[in-house]
Amino acid sequence: MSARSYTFTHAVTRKPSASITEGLRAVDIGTPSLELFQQHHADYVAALKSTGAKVTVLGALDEFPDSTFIEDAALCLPEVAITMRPGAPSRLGEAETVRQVLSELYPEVLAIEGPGFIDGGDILVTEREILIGTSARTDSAGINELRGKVAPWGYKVRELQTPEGVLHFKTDCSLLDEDTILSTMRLAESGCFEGYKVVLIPEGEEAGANAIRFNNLVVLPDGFPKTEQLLRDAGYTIRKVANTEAAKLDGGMSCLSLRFSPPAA
Ligand code: CIR
Repeated sequence: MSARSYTFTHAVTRKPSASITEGLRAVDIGTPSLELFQQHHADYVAALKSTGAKVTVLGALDEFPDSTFIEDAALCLPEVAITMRPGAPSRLGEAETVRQVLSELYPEVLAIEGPGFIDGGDILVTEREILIGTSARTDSAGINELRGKVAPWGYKVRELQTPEGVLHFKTDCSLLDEDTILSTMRLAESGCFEGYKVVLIPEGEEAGANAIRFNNLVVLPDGFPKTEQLLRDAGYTIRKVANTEAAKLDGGMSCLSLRFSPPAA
């Protein structure tokens, strides 16, 4: 196994903080319990570690209630790490909070400087290209700035549209392998995955689309039995992690980590 899009030596996570109760949410379906969130987070970290990866767990940051959703703050490619420019005003400062840990692993950490915005949750890196959805958090200016930053390494960036009312592009899809994407019908029907095999999420299990392929595992939020069966039948090794608390804040499996293989590793 050597696919750079899902083979990773490292992951970085951040513990949920007590201020998680103030986290952003599209619809209020209840306040997350910090204690339960901490348990789920520990299970998530254990799942990543079980693949042999080195997983860094950063300390909680009370001043940024959504900072446990660390994926939104940076994009980590094999050659370069780039801090993002999160589109929610309360999250803008999160980009700088990941610089230190990434600087220890990458010779250089670039930054999206603006005026555009871009969240890591809108970026799906596949084996052949980088797909980015515009959303309420990511605009074309942010995408174009990123395109310029990754061009020296030959990355192709394709701008797409996150479905209306969906927080992030990866709220609705995940990479399963070099050629295969797990996607909701509402996203796939736009035709954006032409040329890929698509595993469609069964109706009613849309929140199961926010999964991750991490080395040998597909880490899936608990509670999506039809999706789980579909993936098992297709030959994937599934690890389920409970996600009830992150889900109250529109978070899933991808949001909770930065996953990468830095050049020096
Ligand atoms: C937010 O609204 O920004 C957080 N409550 C959830 C972020 C989830 N991140 C992601 O999908 N990448």
